[in-house]
Amino acid sequence: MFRFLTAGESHGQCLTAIVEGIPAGLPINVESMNLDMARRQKGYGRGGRMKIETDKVEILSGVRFGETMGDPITLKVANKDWENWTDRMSVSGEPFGTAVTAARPGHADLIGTQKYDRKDIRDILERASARETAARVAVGGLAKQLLKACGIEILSHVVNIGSITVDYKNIDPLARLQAASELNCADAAAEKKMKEVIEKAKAAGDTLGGVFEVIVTGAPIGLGSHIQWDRRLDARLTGALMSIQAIKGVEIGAGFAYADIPGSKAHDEMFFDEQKHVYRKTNRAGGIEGGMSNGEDIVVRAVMKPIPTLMTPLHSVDIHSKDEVLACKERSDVCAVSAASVVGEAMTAFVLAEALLEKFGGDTLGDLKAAIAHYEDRISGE
Ligand code: EPS
Repeated sequence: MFRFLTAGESHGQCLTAIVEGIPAGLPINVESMNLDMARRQKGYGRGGRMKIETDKVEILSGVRFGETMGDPITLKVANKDWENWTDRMSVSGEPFGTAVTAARPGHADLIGTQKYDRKDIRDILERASARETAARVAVGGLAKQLLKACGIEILSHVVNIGSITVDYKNIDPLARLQAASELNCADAAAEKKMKEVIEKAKAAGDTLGGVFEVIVTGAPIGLGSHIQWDRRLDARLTGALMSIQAIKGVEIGAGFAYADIPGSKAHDEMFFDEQKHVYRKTNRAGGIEGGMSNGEDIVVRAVMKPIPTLMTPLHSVDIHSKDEVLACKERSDVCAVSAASVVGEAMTAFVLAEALLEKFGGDTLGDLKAAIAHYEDRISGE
């Protein structure tokens, strides 16, 4: 019902996405999509590539006079760096340039060349690169506009980089929506220390990972379903976040902390009030019970491993000679957790929009909003 595909290599001409299933009649604001594109490029610890690119979304189909028509929407993000790679990334002609043969541990390099029978690691690394996430953020920009029209908003913030963790007691990520931060972090004191550890890692030729949190507000009760494994909203959200390059773990609400608390302290007790109806005073479930949204904020956290391209490379093997060598050094980022947090918003937006359309249908935005209003009337009348 709602789906997308991306195409494009990191140093090819452009990234493209085709998005199908956005209802007709949704006004599209390209500027707000481009704000997210710029947010994804920011972040202390990004490498030289981000100085070359100024990512902008171009809409090639599916939108007319600023409004969707129900057609597939084609999005394009140009790679400015392409002009430096026309020979090495040419669509036709003879192979040009030196092949990359020293596989990076932790990257798709080795397995990709084995699986696809390629002799140059570049044939793999170009598509495995997190550059692809620029296309996902463009898609997320469309999903966010659909969600916003239905009262649902999504934000993210970085909660850990290289063992520096925010003090949850001192932050209000919702208020942070307005505050600009280079690392998309709601705790200014922690952010200062995060920058210091990024500097240290850079000086040592090393890289750092971390954790970001995505929060969804305004999601109606009952997105997803308990009735089948692949309809559970938590399974779909965690899968979508896990699909982001370098993500190695995802948790919802209290997540792994549940291991340390008894049932009496684990669950969110229910209360009733004429205005709020059934409500909870805590949100350890992270807004999802039984695979369905429960009306509270949806809270998902993901951990990104340190980027595998190191300026002090790790021990590895040449894919042809099998000689023990040092891994190849591609220009790269020292830390990209804040960029990943913006990608996390995009993937969350996609899953929420998909679940919303699945529950409420609608070929037009008007039909969709009417179906939501009808359902909410029923729920609040109970
Ligand atoms: C990446 C390597 C770097 C990153 C890139 C992801 O690119 P380059 O090899 O051109 O220096 O900057 O990320 C992006 C280009 C981006 O837009 O996020 C990698 O190997 O995954």
